Amino acid sequence: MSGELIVVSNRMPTAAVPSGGLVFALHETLRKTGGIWIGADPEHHASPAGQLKKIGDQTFYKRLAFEISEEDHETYYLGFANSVLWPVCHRRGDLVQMSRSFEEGYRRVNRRLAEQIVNVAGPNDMIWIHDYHFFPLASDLRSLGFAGKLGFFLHIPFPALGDLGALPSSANLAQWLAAYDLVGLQTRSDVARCLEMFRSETDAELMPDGKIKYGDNRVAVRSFPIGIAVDAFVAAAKETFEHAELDGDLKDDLVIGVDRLDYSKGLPNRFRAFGRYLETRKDRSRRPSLLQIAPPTREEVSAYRDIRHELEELSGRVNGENAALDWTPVRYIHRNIDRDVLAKLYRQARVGLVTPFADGMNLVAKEYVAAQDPEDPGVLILSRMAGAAEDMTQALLVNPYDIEEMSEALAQALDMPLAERKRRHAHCMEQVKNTDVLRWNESYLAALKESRSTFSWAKFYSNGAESNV
Ligand code: ADQ
Repeated sequence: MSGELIVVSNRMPTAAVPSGGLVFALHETLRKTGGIWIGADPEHHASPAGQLKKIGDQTFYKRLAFEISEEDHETYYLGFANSVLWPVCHRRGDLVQMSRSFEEGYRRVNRRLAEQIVNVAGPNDMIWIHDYHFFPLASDLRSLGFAGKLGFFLHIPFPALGDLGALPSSANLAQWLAAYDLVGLQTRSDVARCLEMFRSETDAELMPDGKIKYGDNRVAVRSFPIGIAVDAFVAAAKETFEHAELDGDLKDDLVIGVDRLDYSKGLPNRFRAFGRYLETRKDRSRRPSLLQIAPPTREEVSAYRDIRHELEELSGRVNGENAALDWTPVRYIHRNIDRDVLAKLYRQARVGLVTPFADGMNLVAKEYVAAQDPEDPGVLILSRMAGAAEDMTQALLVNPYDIEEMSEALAQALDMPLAERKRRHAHCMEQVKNTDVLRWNESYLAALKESRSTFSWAKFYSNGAESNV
């Protein structure tokens, strides 16, 4: 008998119909299949309850929240997840902050969540766990006797073997991942790095069916490049633009950047490259504007505060050196923008500037391409370090550390003839359609359904455990 789908992610939308690429896609899936979405309660509690509680809209599927305390938030979320795992996965070992309390908080929250999940999950349910907040969750669920299928999807880059050395020794990524039946990663390069990690483990063995055998577990590792809800985005971009904010110089050569304010997104170098382009441009009558939309995130972590100050200073400098009475070269907006407005801004922009130092995929690159008018498209400048660059090879690919190269790419993009723009856009759009997020959902879940649960009841009982499912 087949069971329910249970999705677990740190953030869970509480509105009836959530906006935003990934949450929208997961919502669409659960709306069709029914099931349960489990996420962290945004409120922090003095003593978190030992069971999941209903939260938000419950029309199509159940939304259940696990409670966390202020201390959990500091150690599990801000600490281990975002001051250890996030920088390690984004090649910023220099920003890692070590603390035993972070490791303990991370393990505590994962174990407590596993205990709460086994109280609501049936033996045939299939659990799909999302992202770096929950690497050990499958291992904890298995040790509590959960025997159903367990899938994992990592949204951020899989770290290189050398970078894994920056993790504390208690974090055994190979052992944690081996407890899943299917590990989904964004790109083929991520899969290669993950396999390299397993190859370096004496306990791991590559099986003829392509799975990894690790102790008693067998796990499949495959890439499932994520995308956007293409049709919805194209439709939003096509609507007539009547937004009051878009006037004057923004109508001309608009260059757009849209990112969470994160050090992995390469924003200071982007501003420097734009400044360099302005200094070196041959045609001085050309007055492009960079519109950078960057809402703050994780401001309790010091590295995120630092980047905010750096960007404010840089945008002030580029404007100070280049602005005219009727022209502001850099417009820097520090808040969220409605998705429909965002879609229209992308369409208006001659250039989409996406230059992260490291990025699992980068949905902004796909949104920018989807929003273009195919008869007069803008040009995507894309960092080679973004997962999206693996397939979007007809974007102007750049090295985000190379200011000169990015400034030259800006010149090339702004001067690009229509025929070349159309050719490059058509190729990128094909990749965007191939990875539509609804298809991504379906293909991941089909693969998870086909996978065999690796749970061994015999081993569970031989370890002296008692059944609690
Ligand atoms: P993010 O790091 O958040 O996601 P990204 O993939 O670009 O990065 O997704 C950001 C989303 O937020 C986009 O849909 C974008 O439109 C939206 N957004 C950003 N700024 C906004 C603003 N000011 N107003 C409104 N919306 C805004 C993580 C990984 C990525 C991976 C995704 C999905 O870091 O590499 O692509 O998950 O797996």
